[in-house]
Amino acid sequence: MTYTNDLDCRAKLCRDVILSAGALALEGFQNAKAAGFSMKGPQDYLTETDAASEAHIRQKIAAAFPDDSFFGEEGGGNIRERVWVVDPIDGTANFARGIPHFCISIGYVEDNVAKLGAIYNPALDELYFCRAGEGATRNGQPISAARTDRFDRATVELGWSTRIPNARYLDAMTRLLEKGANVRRAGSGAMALAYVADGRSDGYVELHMNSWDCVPGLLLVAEAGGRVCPFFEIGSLQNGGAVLASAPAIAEGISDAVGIALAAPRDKRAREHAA
Ligand code: LIP
Repeated sequence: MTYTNDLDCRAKLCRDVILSAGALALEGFQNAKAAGFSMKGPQDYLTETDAASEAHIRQKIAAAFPDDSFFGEEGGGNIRERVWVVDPIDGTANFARGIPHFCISIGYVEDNVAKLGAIYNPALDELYFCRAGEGATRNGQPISAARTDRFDRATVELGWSTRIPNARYLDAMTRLLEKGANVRRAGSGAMALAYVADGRSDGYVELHMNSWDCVPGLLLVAEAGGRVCPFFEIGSLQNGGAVLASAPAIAEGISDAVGIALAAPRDKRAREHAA
């Protein structure tokens, strides 16, 4: 298929490539026992499928949009005005240990504004997709963030990595528990953001995430009516940053508890833009 230079074509490419990379990842998952895994560092897993999935996505994007830049977890890349941010497998530790909670995460960003977000869990065949300003879907059906308005009914996922001292992570967890939230950790930050977008979770917090793990999911949550942090102000595509995404009614409470700012709600932003 030939693509021309506009967002419709990039959206089509994004859907096609995340599904084909998903098929490749699922095959790798089913053969994982034979292939095994290696470690990039402490608690940092790598499988052959991470590299194969990223190479597949990189090649398809380069063939369709040779002038777009590409920034991926495994091979790095460049960040120019138009950039694709790609995690070829998020939740690699789950993937490597036979737990079917992992996904592919692809975002397309222009001038530091996220335009497309896609997250695909091939084990459940669930594709989350959004375009800025057009709402979010799961397998084509509109999704919304949860309406949860009490912490004693809320489940908030807290992501962990070795990039942040344990004391800060434990402090954030303590504060969320003190508010009455159930705190979960499921090992895929991108999947966790998709679950905030579709209301399966009430919030997601991680004190530092890389852009390939969070840019697609943050756009999904915003498009699904949730609240998110201003990632491009408090972090960057190159260096990542703190992440918060939440059901709207408990977002201020989570923000207070963990000390991560919230962007203005979407309605307010739209009004300010129009003024
Ligand atoms: C990891 C996420 C994990 C998150 C880490 C890390 P990987 O990505 O899945 O949930 O807490 O920050 O980014 O290594 O599986 O692609």
